[in-house]
Amino acid sequence: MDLSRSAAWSALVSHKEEVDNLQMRELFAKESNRFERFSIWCKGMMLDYSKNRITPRSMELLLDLARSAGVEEKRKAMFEGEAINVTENRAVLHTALRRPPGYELHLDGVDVSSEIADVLAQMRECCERVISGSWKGYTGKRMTDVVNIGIGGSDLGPFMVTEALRPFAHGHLQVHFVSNIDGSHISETLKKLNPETTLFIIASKTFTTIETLTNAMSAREWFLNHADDRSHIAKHFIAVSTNREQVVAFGIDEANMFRFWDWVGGRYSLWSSIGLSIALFLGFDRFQELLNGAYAMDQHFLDAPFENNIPVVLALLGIWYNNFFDLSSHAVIPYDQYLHRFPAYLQQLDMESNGKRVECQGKLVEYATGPVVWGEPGTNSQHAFFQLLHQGTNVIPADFIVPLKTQNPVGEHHDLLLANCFAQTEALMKGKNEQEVVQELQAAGCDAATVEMLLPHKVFPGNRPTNTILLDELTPFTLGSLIAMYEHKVFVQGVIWRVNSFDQWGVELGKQLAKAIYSEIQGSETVSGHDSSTNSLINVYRAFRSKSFSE
Ligand code: G6Q
Repeated sequence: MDLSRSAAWSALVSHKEEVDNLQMRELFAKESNRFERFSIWCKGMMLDYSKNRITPRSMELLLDLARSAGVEEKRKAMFEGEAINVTENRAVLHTALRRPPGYELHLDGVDVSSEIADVLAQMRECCERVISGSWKGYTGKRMTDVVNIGIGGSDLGPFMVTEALRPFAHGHLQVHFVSNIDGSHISETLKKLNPETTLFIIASKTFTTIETLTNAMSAREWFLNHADDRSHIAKHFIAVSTNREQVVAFGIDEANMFRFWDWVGGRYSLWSSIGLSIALFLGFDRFQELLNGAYAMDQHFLDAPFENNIPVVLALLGIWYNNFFDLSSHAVIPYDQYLHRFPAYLQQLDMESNGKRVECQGKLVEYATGPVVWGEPGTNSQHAFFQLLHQGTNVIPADFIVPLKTQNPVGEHHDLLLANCFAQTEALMKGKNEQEVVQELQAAGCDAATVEMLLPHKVFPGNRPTNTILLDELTPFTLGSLIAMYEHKVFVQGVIWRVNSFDQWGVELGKQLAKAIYSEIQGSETVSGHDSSTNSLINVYRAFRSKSFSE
């Protein structure tokens, strides 16, 4: 039966009518225990979801939806390695990467736990050699810089984590990330580097991704222009991949290859050897703490009853707004400058996983799936797009993420940061009604005409939902938990929407067309096989290109 015709769904449609006129500020005034009722504590973090348009009945009905959608069964299937990625016939086992070793899990004859332990040991050894300086470059110098060349899942996670955990870095190595095929990215990065002391990690699950291979070839050329001997590549290039053949063909020593497995999806791969740049930057023990934090969240997700299960509750609230209030955008606002790449990371995790329009079985869905996810750190974003959050015609539910303890206790900064974070969620919830605005303007001495003129501009509708996620402190452990929390939120939503959250066919068409257009750009014929817009764009560029070549 179609999801939107199920009993659990219909009950929520009717219930939405009942809560439609409820104002959160009134609910808070009536319910002295609203925060206690709608908050969940978990190791190192707390979710306050009391500023949502919900009553206890809303949560009951949403939890019914999760139960009837088979979330428990699918969760079990994922953790046990069933091929739940049906379109690629693959297991989804990123959770195995952070599980303490020694468990029983065999997949296609492979002992998953011991394979993971072997790769982690290889990563640890590499980190120790590079960080201690016993890994030497071609002129005998220690490495000072690591460049991770990868894109999408092979870039966003490691880049976000290294930025987030900068205070925990040991300081002997700098890391750089090159992802864009725009030559400016690699050029600007290499300008700062010395080939004698630079270690490149070519991070690509498939080792066929055009951006990564093009950047890797430019890096190799830059390196060989200085080192002048291909045998030196072994001291300066590492590969992280599942594709041994291509790694070797590129010229990377097999001993410098770190493997992972097809059951680790790109956007879920920072826990695997794709996290090598993280481990090098922080030291392996810190990387292990990141894994431990994720494991703690996995345990919470597995063990906590649904009503106290942070990923489940977040997933249901997302569905509540997306499907029953038609709010198709979701903002994520970290109040921590170190988390400045977190929204970009989350965008991929959420939108690539649940931006789907067909169910696992191929039927078109009859309801909205993944929302648009976006954000920027607070307080900067307050001075940018918060106007729309407060008074725009689009209502945008938002997650506010904030650590209690700062890594940089300077002056009053942290108190001010937290005051702003809390004030924003209060303002979004309470708003400011006409009566309050009139009183305020009159108190400021405005005459009646000014009050009348300004009144509509100064009213805040309020009743705008937010979640606040408090971290004790942003550490490798709590960051691991935070990331895993969102992974499981996205998983639960995907199960309820019946989509395959683990494939990404939607990125293929553009790649195919780019390949064809690339040949046309380089060919000698005027291009005429596309629509008139695409033909003209290609031909304008071809004309510019041949003119600049002949100059
Ligand atoms: C993520 C996607 C995608 C992938 C990149 C890079 O889930 O699969 O973002 O990570 O396209 O792919 P490679 O690691 O194979 O180069």
